[in-house]
Amino acid sequence: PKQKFRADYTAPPFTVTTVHLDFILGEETTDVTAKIHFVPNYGQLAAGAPPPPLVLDGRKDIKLLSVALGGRVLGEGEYEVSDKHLTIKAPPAGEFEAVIVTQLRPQDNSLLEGLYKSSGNFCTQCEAEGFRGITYFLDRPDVMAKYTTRMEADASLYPVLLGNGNLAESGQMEGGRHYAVWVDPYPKPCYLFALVAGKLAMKEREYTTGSGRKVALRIFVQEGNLGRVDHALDSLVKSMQWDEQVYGLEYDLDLFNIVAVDDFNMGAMENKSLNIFNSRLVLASPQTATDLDYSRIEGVVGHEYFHNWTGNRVTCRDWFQLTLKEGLTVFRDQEFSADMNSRPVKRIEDVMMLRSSQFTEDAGPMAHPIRPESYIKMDNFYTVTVYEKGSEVVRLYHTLLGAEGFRKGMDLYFQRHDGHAVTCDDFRAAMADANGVDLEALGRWYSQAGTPQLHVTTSYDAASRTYRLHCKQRTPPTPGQEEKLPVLIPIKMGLLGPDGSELPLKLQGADGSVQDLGTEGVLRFDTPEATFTFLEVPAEPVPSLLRGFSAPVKMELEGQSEQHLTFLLANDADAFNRWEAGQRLSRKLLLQLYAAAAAGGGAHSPQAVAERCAAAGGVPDNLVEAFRAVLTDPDLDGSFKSMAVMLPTGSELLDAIQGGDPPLLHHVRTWVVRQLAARLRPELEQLIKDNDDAPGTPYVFNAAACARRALKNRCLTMLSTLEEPGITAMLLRRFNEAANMTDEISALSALVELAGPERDQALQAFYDKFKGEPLVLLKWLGLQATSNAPGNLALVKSLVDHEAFNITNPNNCYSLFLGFGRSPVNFHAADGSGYQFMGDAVLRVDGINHQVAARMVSAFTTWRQYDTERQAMMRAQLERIVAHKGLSENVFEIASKSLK
Ligand code: DPP
Ligand code: ZN
Repeated sequence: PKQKFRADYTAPPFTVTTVHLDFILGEETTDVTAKIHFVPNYGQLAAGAPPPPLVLDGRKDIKLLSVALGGRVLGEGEYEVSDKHLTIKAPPAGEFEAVIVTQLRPQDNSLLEGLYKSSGNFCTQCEAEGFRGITYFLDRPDVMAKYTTRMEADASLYPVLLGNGNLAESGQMEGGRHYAVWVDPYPKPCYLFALVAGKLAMKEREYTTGSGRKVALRIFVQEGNLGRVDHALDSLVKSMQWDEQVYGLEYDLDLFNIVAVDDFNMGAMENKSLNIFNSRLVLASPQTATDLDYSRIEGVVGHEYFHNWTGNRVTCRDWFQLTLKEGLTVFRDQEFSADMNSRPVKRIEDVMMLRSSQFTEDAGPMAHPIRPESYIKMDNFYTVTVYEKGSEVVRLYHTLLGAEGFRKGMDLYFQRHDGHAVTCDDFRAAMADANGVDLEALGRWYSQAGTPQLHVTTSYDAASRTYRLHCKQRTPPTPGQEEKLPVLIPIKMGLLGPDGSELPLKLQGADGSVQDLGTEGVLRFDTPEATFTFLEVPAEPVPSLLRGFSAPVKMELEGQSEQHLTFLLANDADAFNRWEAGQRLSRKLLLQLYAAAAAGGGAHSPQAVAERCAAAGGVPDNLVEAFRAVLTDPDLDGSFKSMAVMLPTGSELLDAIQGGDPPLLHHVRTWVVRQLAARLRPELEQLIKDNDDAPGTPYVFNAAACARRALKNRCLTMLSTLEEPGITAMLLRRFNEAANMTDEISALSALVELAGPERDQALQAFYDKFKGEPLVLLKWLGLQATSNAPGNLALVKSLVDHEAFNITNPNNCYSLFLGFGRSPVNFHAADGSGYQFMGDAVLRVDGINHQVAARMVSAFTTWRQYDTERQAMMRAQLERIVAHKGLSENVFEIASKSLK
């Protein structure tokens, strides 16, 4: 397989102005006629020289029926077809029209890229390079054209026909068929093309934009799901209002459609005016969806809607620039969710995710800059790095420029680039020019992989009343990038006096001047080392650094004592840093106990782990008291409390351990939770009482109601680890009586971790109740797959053959296989059985769907983090996979890079 390099970018030799697509949708075959108007872009030709050949992208499963240029059908010698291309050897000089007819079999397209069928309906997915599965084309985002789509199909099987833009024409045809013509007035890259034909029910709402445009918002789902779309519709309305208020951006057509499909590789897709969503990100009812589902739906509906400007109106020049639209749009959806719900809690959730998955990716063999330098399959670069770290980098601009400056930059960005395909450098230039500042220093965030490490020491001089922060930074080497340069790290900070009050910040400049920062400032740290000096500091302060997680770095603050952390947890004005102080306390403890439990080797039964942890000092009083103070603080939000008593994730901790043993770490972590539960029991029980809803309380999704459920369920989950019969019985009762899915699944997931009849009883009851609900069964599959119950692999294997499991459906694979990959105990079983199972599954799924298999093989990429025995076994699986005949490029790229 061939790598593509960012450095090799050249403009396309031809561009396209208009595309007319005509789909004859059928049960056996679907014929596509593409009329494409090409315009030369190859510049001046030398005298007498012919135009260069026209090389179009394609895929081996599409059948070329004919190709004509300027009305003349080409003979065999005039073009060449390979697995990946159609080459027209001698295109005419000047503009011309090509008519290409291809034949597809969408019902056999299990890749779910291009045109395929889901639950009997036709739909498409073209990002990143799926359009070439429909017709031969210049499948690259810098070729922007106006699209007209005509489709015809059987009227009774496919009563709904949808395309991009506006419906221009529709009507009945002979033989029970009908047709529709859709015209999209906005030029777009082909990855934003979409089509849907099927039997779908629809719910509509009208929205009026700030300037008075009436927009019909429509959500299409399968008949029985019409009662579950209100939350997505509400979220869409909120997104549209928010983008008008915050960025002055209005929707630009009279129609906005969302279609939910069950078989979808990604979460959702922002096709112009015809978003196609994975149904799990549209459908919600209190009985079938959790608070987490509700908030994800709100976030993703927002995300795809926001793409209309950041992605569609202004798009990417090439796929290396993906973070231009994704980092920016994730930043926008994060801010939207923060405004709709609790801002600190949203920030905490996002940082937890970043630390547990992106930091791991950035420390492993697949580490890549947010703007990658090369790829084999672009689909493999829809990563947490491009998305989430990309969003953190956009946040750097926001932190440095402030909300107003950032808005100015966005305005200039749209003014300059509307209707164009541009680069990350164009974005940075717009931000810089709009604010008259130099932002070159942010450039390295785009080109360097790896998580920068920020090391801070402090010193206080009582005589001169000066306080100094000495900062150093270093980014560890990543594959292909040995040497790293310093990056610009904005350090948002404050200093706390001994009574917890915020001290005024008088920062000394290099020239001796004094800058008054108020009580919170942003330090610009962009050199290998620097010292920041604060004057008139009355007593040695407690520093609160990197507030709100102002840069995606790993910070070590030398001399930050447990007293300081406890003090910050109780007093910091920055809610994020209060949470962070608690995380640092528990991380320290967990790593210490892990080291103690690991020392001496031998058996690591939960019992042995418990003894070693206890002998090493157990959980100190200061941590218990700090958590008690948080739990009982009347001024703190319930969601925040629930996050504050949550320990760092296993994968975040493994990132800090050399040669880690995942089951051992799991036992240590569980033991600590159990100690906390035992010692905080009265508080936990009181909070459960206080936050339990009175019987009959209707479910509502809002910050206050979610906070009550989050806190109550966190307390219950902690108590469940005590494994007392009374508590287990209470969980089973709560499970049986739950009034909504949030409470139901929370009780079930606690029960699934316990051995005993209650576990089986609850799982069976849940299955019987939700047999006909595929989205709910995803949770049922996922909980069992992820369970750390000893020997659970046998159960997981039996689920693969269960009638509820469908291996051709991506969501099913994600729940079962990716779920299993998240079980520290069973995926990482010492005998290698979990690895063998996953290796087999990757190869089996790769025969069906390459993108899904590629995500699954990622379970092995962290192999270097573990002990030598596990390393060898995981490596062996990767080698077996790479050696497999007929492996997809998607899986090959990830497996082979992981081995390097
Ligand atoms: N559909 C994916 C997203 O919105 C890729 N664009 O992020
Ligand atoms: Zn996106």
